[in-house]
Amino acid sequence: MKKLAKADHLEMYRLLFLTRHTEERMVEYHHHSPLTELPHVSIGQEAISVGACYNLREDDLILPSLRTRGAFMVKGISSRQMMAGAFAKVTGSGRGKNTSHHLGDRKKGVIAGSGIVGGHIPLGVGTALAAKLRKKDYVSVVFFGDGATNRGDFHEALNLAAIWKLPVVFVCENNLYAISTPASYHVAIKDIADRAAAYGMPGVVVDGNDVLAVYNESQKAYDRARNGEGPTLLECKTYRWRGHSERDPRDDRPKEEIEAWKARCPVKHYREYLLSQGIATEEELEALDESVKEEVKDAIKFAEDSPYPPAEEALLHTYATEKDVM
Ligand SMILES: Cc1ncc(C[n+]2csc(CCOP(=O)(O)OP(=O)(O)O)c2C)c(N)n1
Ligand SMILES: [Mg+2]
Repeated sequence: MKKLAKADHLEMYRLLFLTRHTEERMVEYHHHSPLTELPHVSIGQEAISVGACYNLREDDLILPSLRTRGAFMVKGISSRQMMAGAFAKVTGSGRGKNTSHHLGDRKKGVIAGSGIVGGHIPLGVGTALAAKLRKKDYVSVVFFGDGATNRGDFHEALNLAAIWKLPVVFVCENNLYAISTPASYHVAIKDIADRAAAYGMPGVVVDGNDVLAVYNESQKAYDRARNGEGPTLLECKTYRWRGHSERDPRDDRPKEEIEAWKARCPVKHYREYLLSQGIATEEELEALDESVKEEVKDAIKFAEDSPYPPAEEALLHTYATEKDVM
């Protein structure tokens, strides 16, 4: 496992704060002038995307969930592209046709998401099978929520991945709710990671609010995958601070529960770690904060100023052409 240098720590912190600030600004913007994208933000869960994607190679593939904003950023989707996508402008990665829920970029190793909860989990098994058949050592990383683990897709996917020993890592973002249904109601076991045993793969519980814990466990899982030892299920325990989406009509979660998780903020936690360990100074982190704020401000301006796609592009990317096929 690569040892993290100071520059890595600073970059991980920057990515955490970039994810946080991007989504805070999107929420703010959305409530005074609705975006085309209905934000389903990952505020409170950022350490999972950043920890699991940091140090992934360009050819490693990610299959995002509906709440994996940071993963796009770590994989190299720019703030401008991301924001323009949310505004449905032609400069977004899908040329105005998709928001982050369906954002894909094959060159950066991002496979477009699906509106069907959990529907992409078997696709990650397919991309991992492709790696094995082609004798390539890239890994596929699939992100999904706790609710998705009750779909048949999840179970079929894990079984196939395990029997074929495929290079895929399943990352469950267990934020304790599927819209308004508590995980304690929809799963009869405490740890979703326990389900891995039924398929014959390691299941690991990780503190999903600790970016270094997520990084360390995911690196072990990627090493296993690249060495031909097969898949791993990582269950990252976390919590979303906001409602399911920015149009959540009611959020009945207990106020004390929300406050208790806010006290375990992944961004603040990592910031304090870097300061207490003498890895970074207050001034260095403040400079990063300022650069992120500028970057997001620029991205919003870019998105506002960009045009919508022209009508002639309505059918572009609707059907695959020969050159689109891998
Ligand atoms: C097959 C399917 N059923 C229901 C929905 C509606 N839906 C969208 S998100 C969601 C909850 C997903 O919960 P979870 O997997 O825990 O992810 P989280 O939103 O908590 O990140 C549901 C039920 C859907 N999109 N697809
Ligand atoms: Mg959930």
